Amino acid sequence: MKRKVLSALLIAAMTMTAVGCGNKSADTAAPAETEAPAEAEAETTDDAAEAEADDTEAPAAAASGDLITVGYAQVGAESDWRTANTESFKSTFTEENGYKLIFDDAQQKQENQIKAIRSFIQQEVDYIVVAPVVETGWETVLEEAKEAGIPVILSDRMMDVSDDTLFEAWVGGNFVLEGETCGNWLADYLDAAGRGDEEINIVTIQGTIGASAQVGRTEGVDNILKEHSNWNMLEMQSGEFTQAKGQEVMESFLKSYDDIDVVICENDNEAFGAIDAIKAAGKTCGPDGDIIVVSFDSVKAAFESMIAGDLNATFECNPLHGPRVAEIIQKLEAGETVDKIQYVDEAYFDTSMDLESILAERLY
Ligand code: GYE
Repeated sequence: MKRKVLSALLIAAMTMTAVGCGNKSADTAAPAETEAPAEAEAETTDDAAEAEADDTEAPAAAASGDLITVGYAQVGAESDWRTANTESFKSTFTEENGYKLIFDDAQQKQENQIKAIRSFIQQEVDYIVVAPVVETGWETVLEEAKEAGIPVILSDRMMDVSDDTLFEAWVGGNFVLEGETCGNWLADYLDAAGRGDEEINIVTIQGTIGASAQVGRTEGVDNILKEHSNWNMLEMQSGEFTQAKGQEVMESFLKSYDDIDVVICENDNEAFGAIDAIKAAGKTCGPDGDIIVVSFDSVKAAFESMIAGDLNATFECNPLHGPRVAEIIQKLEAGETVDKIQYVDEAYFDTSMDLESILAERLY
């Protein structure tokens, strides 16, 4: 692998892009979002994603024929977040940028991801990137990658493996913190509405069970719920991170309970489905409605939903991991060490903000 010169050029190009692009996400950040993550050694990273919107030229690697081959085992195409994430990888890992990307959509099935990883090993890719559907069950296939000498980088969701030398690095959102931010927002919102001491009935439409975005957000909200003895969690059910399932689960919640005050949706798309179900049941939602609806991700459609008065708040999870993973790969190529765990700074948004202007600046 004689890619030293190319690597140096790419790093230079990426650095320039990051600097030239300014601090977009900081401009749109809501207040009070970032406490330090729980794990003290963790780093937060934001620069690489700034490169996303910018098409700065990279060296003509395609001409040299010396591309870095990256296999990306993607979860699926279940949500707007996922679409933005796929787009981020496809626009980053291009031939012009010096890469050959082999992309696999696992349709939300772990067995498909394991097959994809094995096929990447067989094709002798230079790097394997995985956004794991669920946290557990990866040891065997990661050992196979290690034996083949192929570095594995995790992005988005985490893997729960006993031996952390099985992967080089992970970059993604701090899901527990996102859940806690959501719980704290709800407490403040209820207080401001004079409902701080009222009995509050909550339902949760969870994400894919066992996915770290589900595990972390459920845990984060629960940490805050424990501080409020007047909050009742009536029921939690998975909506698989999809709009269709979110709608179905909300329909069943509305049949079981006639006094729901809050629905927590573990992603925006589930909230869109839940909102449809609420309206179909003849109820209202949003800041002026019967039911408070909150969700995670902060995709553009969530801003439209808040502007329409349906959604109350959305807790950000940044999907633009392509440039972040590219930065990790470039450091590894240059023989540098990389931070093992890299959290991305995230904000939240609610209807008290100037959503039109924030939406105009959103990248996803
Ligand atoms: O919240 C959801 C997607 O893992 C953070 O997966 C990701 C989640 C995201 O389907 O929309």
